[in-house]
Amino acid sequence: VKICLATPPFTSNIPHEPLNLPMGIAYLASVLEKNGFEVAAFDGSAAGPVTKISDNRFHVGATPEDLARQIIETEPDIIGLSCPFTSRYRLFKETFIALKKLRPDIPIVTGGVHPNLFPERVLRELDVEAIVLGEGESTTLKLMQRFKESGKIDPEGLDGIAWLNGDEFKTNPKTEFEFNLDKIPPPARHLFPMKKYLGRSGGRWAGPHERILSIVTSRSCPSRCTFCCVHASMGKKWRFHSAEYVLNEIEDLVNTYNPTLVGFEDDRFTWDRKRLVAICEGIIDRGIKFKWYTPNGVHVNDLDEELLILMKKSGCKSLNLAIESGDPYILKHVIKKTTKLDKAREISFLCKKIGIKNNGYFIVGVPGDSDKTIQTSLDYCLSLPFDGIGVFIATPFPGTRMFDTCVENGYIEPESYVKEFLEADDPDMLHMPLFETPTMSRERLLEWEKEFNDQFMKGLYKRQPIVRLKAVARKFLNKVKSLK
Ligand code: B12
Repeated sequence: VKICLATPPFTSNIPHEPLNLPMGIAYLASVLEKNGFEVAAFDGSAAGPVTKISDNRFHVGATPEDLARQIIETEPDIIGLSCPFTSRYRLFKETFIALKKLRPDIPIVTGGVHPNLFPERVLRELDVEAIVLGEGESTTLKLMQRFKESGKIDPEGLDGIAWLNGDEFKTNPKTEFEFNLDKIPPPARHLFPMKKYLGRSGGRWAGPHERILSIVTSRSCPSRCTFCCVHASMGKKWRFHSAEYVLNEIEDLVNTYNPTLVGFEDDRFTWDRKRLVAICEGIIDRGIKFKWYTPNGVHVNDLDEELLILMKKSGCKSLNLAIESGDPYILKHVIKKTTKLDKAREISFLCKKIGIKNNGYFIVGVPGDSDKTIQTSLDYCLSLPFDGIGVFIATPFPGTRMFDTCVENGYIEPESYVKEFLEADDPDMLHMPLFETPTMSRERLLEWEKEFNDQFMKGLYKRQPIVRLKAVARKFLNKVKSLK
């Protein structure tokens, strides 16, 4: 049986948007290959060029039609199409439709963060055979083994799957997560165009010269922040690869592809101090030479001086500190994050002292935010020695407690909201206030997003004039690149 796995392309407001290995299908491919299946895989965003759609809009990767053609050319018996982000749903749908137009006879199953949040909607909208809910390795393997034996998609009785039986929506919720993550082999990187990832990395937190690859060493997070929807797909319990497994994967990654920078993309990389120490010491002992960073943000509560020194010694170049809000009330009672602002301050200054670049992540526009709370958050941000910041407009993803709060308070009318939400491509979703409250209008929030960034950059340019020079040079180079 031949299986073809794929992710759709995406849109961006910049022509040089970095590309990332789609971890979800890379893990699935690895497990399926290990169990004797023939697997082909496509990352839609790496399967074609970047094309300009309008002034500020670029299509990254193959068109849905071209991607569908590439998938069909591998002559699969079954297709697994992933939708890893809600903001990719439109292109996911178009790819799906293009596939069905070419070969209506080939069954398509799906999975990923988005279908997991909206299984019934996706099933009723598209002719999907089944949706694998949440962590997908074991269910997908069983589904494919059944398909191999019977030639049919037979979801009955499997854990974590949804399908339509005639017109009836059937779902078996996800209950069995893999607690021994070491049983899952590392992602099948060999099936993907790794050179493209190395050549198209850089991005917000790293220079354009960096050759970046990513790795995920654990799943889920013990915190319960109200904006996060990771528990819906990865369960509530933090699960991890052993330090030994992680070190072997890093060694292999570095020896095979020679990246200049490795990104740990875990939900909570630093949760287990003992494991983290073992990973850092292992990197040093084995003499693995590479730099690393944490694009996804780390929880400051997990860090201390001794650990930071060890992390630096093992190659840590920068840390993104996920602070979320500098207003203590919002942080504790709205976002419900246990971060102590004094601790975050201490960690930021320690990073500075030790020589680890540190960036701050902030969210603006959560329910309850007002001019006053966002100003408090900004003042806090400006008082820390950050090298960069990421300011995100609050996006209540369905499946989160923040979404429920917005519905309960009448800030969101679920039907129309979800409709607007499903139409939004990546660039819109990232800079689009999706609701307003009595204390914060959509217009004011956009002003705050700008103000937050402007004020920070003003301070940074004063503290680090070289950053200004680099920014001007980068802007110029990007302009030249986009003219080519
Ligand atoms: C790494 C990561 C990123 C990376 C992306 C790397 C990449 N490869 O594309 C970066 C840093 C770029 C990123 C950016 C963003 N991210 Co992000 N990211 C993650 C993170 C932490 C891990 C994803 C991952 O690799 N997981 C590991 C793999 C193994 O899991 P998986 O992808 O879910 O795949 C499994 C299953 O879903 C299933 N499956 C998946 N596909 C398929 C297909 C088939 C056929 C089947 C059967 C099964 C199946 O099986 C897989 C194996 O178990 C997740 C959180 C999470 N844990 O999901 C957030 C997450 C996906 N991101 C999220 C968000 C919101 C964003 C941003 C919008 C944040 C922002 N405001 O900037 C941006 C937007 C990105 C964009 N424009 O597309 C949300 C998505 C919510 C949503 N409904 O869309 C998540 C869930 C985090 C959250 N806290 O809520 N992100």
